[in-house]
Amino acid sequence: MKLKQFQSYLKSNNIDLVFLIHPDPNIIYFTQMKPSFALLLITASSAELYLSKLDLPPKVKGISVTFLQKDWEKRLADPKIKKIAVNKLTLSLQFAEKLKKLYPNAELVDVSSTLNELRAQKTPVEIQKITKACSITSQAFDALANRFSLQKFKTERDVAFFLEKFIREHDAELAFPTIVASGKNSATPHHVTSSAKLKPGFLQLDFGACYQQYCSDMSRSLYIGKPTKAEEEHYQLLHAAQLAPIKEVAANKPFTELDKISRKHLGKYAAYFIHSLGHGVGVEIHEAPAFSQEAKQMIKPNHIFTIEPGIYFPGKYGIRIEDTLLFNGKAKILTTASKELLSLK
Ligand SMILES: [Mn+2]
Repeated sequence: MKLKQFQSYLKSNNIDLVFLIHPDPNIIYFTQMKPSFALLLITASSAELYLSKLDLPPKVKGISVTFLQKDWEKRLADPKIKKIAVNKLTLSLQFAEKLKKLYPNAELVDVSSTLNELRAQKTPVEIQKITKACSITSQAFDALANRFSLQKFKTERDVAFFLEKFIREHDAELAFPTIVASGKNSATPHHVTSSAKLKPGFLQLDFGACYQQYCSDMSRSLYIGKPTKAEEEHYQLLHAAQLAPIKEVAANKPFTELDKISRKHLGKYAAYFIHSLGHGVGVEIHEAPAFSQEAKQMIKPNHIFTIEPGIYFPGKYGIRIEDTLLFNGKAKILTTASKELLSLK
């Protein structure tokens, strides 16, 4: 990935050493593997992965691999190190104390935002992998929509199992635990898929494949039975509120602008839209760019992110429509599954 670019940042900022400790998504990013345990030490001119003996060493250009020995602390200690960088988002207090002992003369700095920004703009290989993950996710949805019947699918778990089996049969893992929410359960955006019987009403899905460490994220609403006029209208309004910000995606536009456009479209229903419009996707299911006011992030080339407005009526139902998109001069929807409200029997 962008190891060289990161190393030139280290050089220009006089950082002697970056010390990344499992579990850190940046280790997955640089090594393109999920280790059982690992330390990744990066300098301006080298990168050394200290890997658990239980894992198969990855073959990555620019990274050498050493199996972790019991005396690794003694081997790595270095009083000459003056400036050491960490990821403060994942560094534990236990390891922070250890680092102080190993590098007693070093100043500790944080590189989490530099790494997040670096990772937010995807390389061609990353775009390929996420596109593939999105394609598997869309295909899983199509397969479910085509095969659905209340005889075959009795519970939320049955639906989740079908999607997950499809994903695994297509050489991928799950990006996160599949959400299947039937009826009233759909009013909880992060409903925990249960053995609840499928009931007439909205059936909310939120799931994604993870292909070679790269995630995808998609939500679709289905309907069991025939929606009422009000339900149909809510769905169409939400669909329009999902398409409107996608049309407005442009370089250097703040992500908060997209959020505002979607809420404006929802009108009085914006009060029921209780989360942010989207998030970046990569080796993590939620990563930079963030859509929050504080983050002040703008759309840049090769950003990959979701657009996912939702409205939730407590005790009744909720609906959410989510796509994963690539910005490559214009918005390209990677999760291509249909967004028409399908009525299932
Ligand atoms: Mn999402």
